[in-house]
Amino acid sequence: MSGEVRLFRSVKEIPPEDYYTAGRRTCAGCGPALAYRLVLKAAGPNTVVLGPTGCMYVANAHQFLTSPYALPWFHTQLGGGGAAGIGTAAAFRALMTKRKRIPEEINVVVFGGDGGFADIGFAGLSMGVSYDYPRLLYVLYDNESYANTGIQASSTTPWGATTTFTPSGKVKRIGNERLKKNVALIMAAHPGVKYVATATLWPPLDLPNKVRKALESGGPSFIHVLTPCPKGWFTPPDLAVELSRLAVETGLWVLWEYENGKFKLNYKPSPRKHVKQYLQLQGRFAHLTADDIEVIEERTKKEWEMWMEMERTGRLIIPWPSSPGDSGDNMTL
Ligand SMILES: Cc1ncc(C[n+]2csc(CCOP(=O)(O)OP(=O)(O)O)c2C)c(N)n1
Ligand code: SF4
Ligand SMILES: [Mg+2]
Repeated sequence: MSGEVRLFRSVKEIPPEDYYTAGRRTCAGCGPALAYRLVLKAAGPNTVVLGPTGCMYVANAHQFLTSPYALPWFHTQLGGGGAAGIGTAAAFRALMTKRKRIPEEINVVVFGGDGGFADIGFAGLSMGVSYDYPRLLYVLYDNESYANTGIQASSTTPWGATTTFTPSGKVKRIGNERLKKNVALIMAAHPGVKYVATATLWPPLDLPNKVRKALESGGPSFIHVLTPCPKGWFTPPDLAVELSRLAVETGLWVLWEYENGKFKLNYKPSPRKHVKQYLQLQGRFAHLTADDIEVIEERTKKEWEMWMEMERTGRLIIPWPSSPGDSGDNMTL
């Protein structure tokens, strides 16, 4: 750790100042927008924010010469988030080393989508956590599609979701037939990374505290945040937090941290709710039959055997041993 980690003990301690302010043009109830707001509240004013193109840049800027960012920020090419983070951190280090800038602690937060980080910019993200820059945090806001260009499937789109590239229909009834890529597990396997975690918009203090821990970890860090997207998930605009809660309580989204080589689960749903409670609220899964939903439930149960084993041993289990469409019977520890 490079300094003392000031964690929030109650929501009342979250600063009232917003660095991602009102007036943005994202859809009503946009999960990534709420995550952005929370991440920047936790990071505070000594932060530069940047990210690869996607809803959080296109819907937030470049129109009428306004933007909601009350911090220095910039918009990178879709594959360039990783490299731009390294370059920004390197520039600050060089300026301070050469005494062209007064030494101070500056956070570089790269906030990128699943298209930008899990797919197109994955190589740069992987490189980004291999450097030794402290306070360099990569946050993947996962709305499970290329939302800005019309909800195309990405490698983090879950099995069964209908998207414009994987429409449910006569040819492919299921919609997306690939399993969701577990980006955070892959990032945790990088030797240089100091802190890796998953989060969503619930519980309320989980994401801000993980941002604080990541920035104080002494090296590059990564947080994968599940962020409901009303447009792409076909959900009402007031459900982003509720969907986040149900994702965790059904065990479909697992909250964990990896620090100093040790894996830790942050929340064990007990009893775990049936996955249908989460899936049935979303129009993108409306075509799934009761049997399809049982396939997801069974796979989730099997995956939890893996998560519990990781919790017991404190070690990562990689790769994720399952194949699309099966119920997880092939998974072995
Ligand atoms: C190299 C490249 N390919 C495609 C595009 C078009 N494009 C702009 S935003 C975007 C979607 C990015 O998806 P994601 O990173 O998941 O962010 P989201 O839109 O979901 O917020 C795409 C495909 C682009 N700008 N650059
Ligand atoms: S499409 Fe989804 S991620 Fe994009 S602005 Fe709308 S709700 Fe937010
Ligand atoms: Mg996306």
